[in-house]
Amino acid sequence: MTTIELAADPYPIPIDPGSTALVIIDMQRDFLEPGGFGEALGNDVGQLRGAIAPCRTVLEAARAAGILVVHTREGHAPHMADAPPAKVSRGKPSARIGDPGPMGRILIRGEPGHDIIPELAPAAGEPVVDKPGKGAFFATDLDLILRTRGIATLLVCGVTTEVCVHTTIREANDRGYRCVAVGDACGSYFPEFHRVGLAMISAQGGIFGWVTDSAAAAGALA
Ligand code: C5J
Repeated sequence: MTTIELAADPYPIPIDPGSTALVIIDMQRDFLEPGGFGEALGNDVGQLRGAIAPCRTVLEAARAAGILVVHTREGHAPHMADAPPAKVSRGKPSARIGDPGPMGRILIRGEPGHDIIPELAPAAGEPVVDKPGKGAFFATDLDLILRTRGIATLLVCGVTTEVCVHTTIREANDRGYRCVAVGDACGSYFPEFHRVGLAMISAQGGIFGWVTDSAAAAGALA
């Protein structure tokens, strides 16, 4: 076991690459490109684009280090029997989940909008976990994948910081994983939510985990 030290808030964390996975949350066209779910909710999708290059930095470092990379996608089956009406009917979006849009049906598996953006396309063999909820553990086999590989520590990045990244880190923390959010590789439609979301993870001595950045994570894995 080789242990490396990763600079992070609230204090440096020792990492064993052999039991560490990179989890990239929902870097999908539906959230990052015009005409998808994010824009239908009234958001400025351009706010998320700053996370792409840092995600790529960590992704390339993780691949070079040979650590497990897991991608997640939020979405629903075409029949939408897995889409709770409470989620579908909420708010006053310009288009609802399942409605047709320029990238196909909004947030539906198999549609172009559901794909991960080309910059971060999964490589052959990297698990892609499709999730119907905000958290990546709910109604998925993510926990099985991680435990089968002996994973204890998660580097987590993606979108959005305060919704799916946060929910996943909270779920993972309760399941006993050590979570490190890669701050600049996360993004939110709301800069204030991003800042506070990250602060909430590392506050109180790391109540949910740690926060690092892409340069530190890539440097530690090199
Ligand atoms: C949202 C997500 N924001 N991936 N999903 O609805 O954070």
